[in-house]
Order: sequence, then structure tokens, then C-alpha cells
Amino acid sequence: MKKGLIGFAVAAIATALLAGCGSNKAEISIEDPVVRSIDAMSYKDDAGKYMTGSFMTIKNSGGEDVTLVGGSTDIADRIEIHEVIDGVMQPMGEGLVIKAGESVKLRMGGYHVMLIGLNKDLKAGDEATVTLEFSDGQSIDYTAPVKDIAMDDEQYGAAGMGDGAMK
Ligand SMILES: [Cu+2]
Repeated sequence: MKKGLIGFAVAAIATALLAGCGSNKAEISIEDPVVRSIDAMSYKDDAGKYMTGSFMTIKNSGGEDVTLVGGSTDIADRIEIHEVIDGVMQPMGEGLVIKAGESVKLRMGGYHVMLIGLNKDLKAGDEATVTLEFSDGQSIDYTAPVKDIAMDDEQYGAAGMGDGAMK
């Protein structure tokens, strides 16, 4: 009987906690962000401007799904949200959904934030600040270290964005 009461109390507290953080909005956090350093030999797009990817885990600890729809940064003309399908990267027209209570990992060869038309060199050891915009109107800034990230077997963007890009 006593055990049952304690169990009930624990369940009630857990419910209260869930109700508290599971408010009916998205609560977004950015974890372990990085920006890939650029290699002047291989990272030109068709316009002759540099681009690179940014990777991180986006966590939504709130009670509503939210969609990453875009962003901006001082160091590039524009930002796109990309995915890689069959080795080809392409913009996600609908954005990237982060479900309530879940995390989505952005990584080489998968979802990523693309910084297009870089206006400066990005070398390992630099930092880059990026603002991400979400469907509910929130925008979140993050400052990420720039790192050398090797190509992996996933052939990130090997055939993407036209000839000569992201090889
Ligand atoms: Cu991309």
C-alpha cells in the first residue's frame, strides 16, 4: 500500500515535470555545432564563390514540432537547408522538421546547413556565427568552431550543385 502511494507520487511529479517542459511550443537548442573549413581548390560553386556546410544536433525539447526553414550569417550571401539523396545534395523545399521531444543530427552526407557565397576564408581555428530561423518565428544564433572535416565514404555532395561543385 505504501509502495503504491509512493509510485503514485512519483508519477504525479513526472507528469508535472512533463507538463512544465512540454509546454505547447518548441524549445530548440543547438548542440555541438561545427562549420567545415573550405578548401580553395575544391569548394567553388558555379558563380565562383565559396560555400561550405555546417553540422550540429538540433534538439526540440518542447511540446510542438518545429521546422528549420532557413537562416542567415554575416559570412555568406545566403543559407540553404540541404539534404543528400543518392549522393546528391539538394535544398529542402519544405525545410527540416524537428519533432517535439526529438533531436535531428545534421552531418556530412545527410542534412546540413549550407553557407553559400562565403565572403571570407574559413580556416580551422576560426569561428563562425550563424542564425537559424524556424517555422514558429524563433531564430537561434550559434557560434561554431571551424574545423577541417575530411570527406567520408558518404560522398557528400559528390555530384551535387552542378559540375565542379563540392567534389
Ligand atoms: Cu549542401
